[in-house]
Amino acid sequence: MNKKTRLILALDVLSPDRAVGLARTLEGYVDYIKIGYPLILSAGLDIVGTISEFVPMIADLKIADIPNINILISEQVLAAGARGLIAHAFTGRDSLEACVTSARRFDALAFAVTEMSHPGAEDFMAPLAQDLARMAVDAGADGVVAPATRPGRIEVIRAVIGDKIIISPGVGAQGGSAADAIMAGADYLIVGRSIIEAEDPVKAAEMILSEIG
Ligand code: BMP
Repeated sequence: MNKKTRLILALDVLSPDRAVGLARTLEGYVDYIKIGYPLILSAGLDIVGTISEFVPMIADLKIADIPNINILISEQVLAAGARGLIAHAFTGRDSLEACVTSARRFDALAFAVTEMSHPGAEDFMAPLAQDLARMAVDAGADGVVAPATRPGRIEVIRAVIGDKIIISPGVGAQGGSAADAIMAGADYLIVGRSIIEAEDPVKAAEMILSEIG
């Protein structure tokens, strides 16, 4: 990954025109754009290629099925132009390895979700996150998703995964601090609403960049 801004834009909008407009506007301010079910379901899979013309795209489908289905899902988005994908780790090593193998076939990145950023993740995910992170490394994942809402947990996960990549959501709208997440060991921040819903998305991105610069 090519760390220039350390920002991954979560393009959680439904309108393809708005998505393209934001991608065009924010092209120079983010290293990757992450899109997921909301935009793909509303705009169709072709939006992956369209957005990729501006910024490399990570497909956040939080893939969580048996290995065969994980491969079928992964290869659809990778063939459409995604340069990375996000899969859940909790389904186990064989399922995650299926996504990693698909990513390798397309020379793309594979990330595993270990502990999510919302409060409910403390119910079941947090107590298992270190084991999930260890398994993700063993399965060959390039990195993991860890919560900017709990920077202490980023430190814990960092200690488990060594120099693998941490991408971290939860900044701004979910209450996390950009500077704290980076200080705790995040390589990239995933930011959606704080930028895309701002009156001036460029200014909002610049503000976050100045916090971590
Ligand atoms: P926002 O900055 O608007 O809260 O958006 C966060 C983005 O990160 C969303 O796309 C969400 O799906 C994603 N995300 C998250 O918030 N927490 C996680 O644990 C994992 C995620 O992928």
